[in-house]
Amino acid sequence: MKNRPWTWERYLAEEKAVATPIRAFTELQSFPQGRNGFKAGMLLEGIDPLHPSKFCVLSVVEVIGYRLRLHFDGYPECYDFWVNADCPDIRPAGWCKMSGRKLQPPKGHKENEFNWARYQEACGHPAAPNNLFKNRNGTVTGSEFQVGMKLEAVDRKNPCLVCVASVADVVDDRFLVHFDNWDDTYDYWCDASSPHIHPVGWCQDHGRPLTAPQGHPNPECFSWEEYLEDTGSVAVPTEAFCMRAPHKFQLNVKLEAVDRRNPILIRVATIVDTEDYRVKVHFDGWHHKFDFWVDSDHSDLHPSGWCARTGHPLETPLQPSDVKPSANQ
Ligand code: MLY
Repeated sequence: MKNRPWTWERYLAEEKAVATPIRAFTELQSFPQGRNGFKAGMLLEGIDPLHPSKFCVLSVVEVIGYRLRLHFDGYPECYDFWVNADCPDIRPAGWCKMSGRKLQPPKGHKENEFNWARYQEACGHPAAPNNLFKNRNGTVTGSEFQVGMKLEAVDRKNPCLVCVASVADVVDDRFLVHFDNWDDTYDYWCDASSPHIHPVGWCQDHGRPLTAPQGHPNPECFSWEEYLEDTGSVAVPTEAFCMRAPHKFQLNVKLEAVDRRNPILIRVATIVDTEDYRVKVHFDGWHHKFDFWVDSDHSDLHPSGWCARTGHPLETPLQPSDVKPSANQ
């Protein structure tokens, strides 16, 4: 038994546990259709996870299975981050220009002087070909969420706050939620089914406090009517919101999840607690202090077998015999 390779099948039988059924996962969490065609060195454009309003020049620095590590050209490696090959946050070189967006150039380049063709030639790396990016020219009809429109949104860094917010950008079926008079580090991309966004007036209807824009002269007496008039803006129409149903993850089901502390790794994990739209992930064999809450549709959660299917190593559960005196701390 000791030397046999680890398999999900045997592990589930031994643990008398069940794998999370596929229907609990979204398309971006489930087994991918295509392959990961990205190669180290390829250049592309993508959203900066720490500044979601910014599209930046990125290069692929590492490819494992269906995942890639992206690097901000000219910046330290500590900002590198991992995405799946079908991540909607990445776009081909030239996409910003084509869609009328500002592109953050590599460090040391001036914004309005940056030229993709010249840059590729100078660094000797190719742009990632268009066909590697998931085709998103599909069925997107005009979004009812339009830039400048106002809404009430949960500040996901301070989830007890519902705040005055605006639609700051729209791409395909997603839009960028920005908190009025705050910097873009609180921004996030979501779609109309997000449980974190509500129409203007929601807080009042639900007897909840609404956090006014930063610097509002009278935050205790914030009035949407006045604010919309003062800012010359309109509310997102109420019918545009279509909150999705709660997730289908059950307690104690097993799955594969990216390790947040060391995101090159994917580990065997268990759902140890649930809320309507979030799950608490535990890494099997590890101390519960590493458990974490995450949105149930986060693209770092995958069904059992995802690593094997996509060619990614899976960190199997820590065994008691693996634990050196301090290894589990
Ligand atoms: N204590 C936090 C609260 C920030 C809230 C920002 N939201 C509303 C966008 C701070 O001051 O950093």
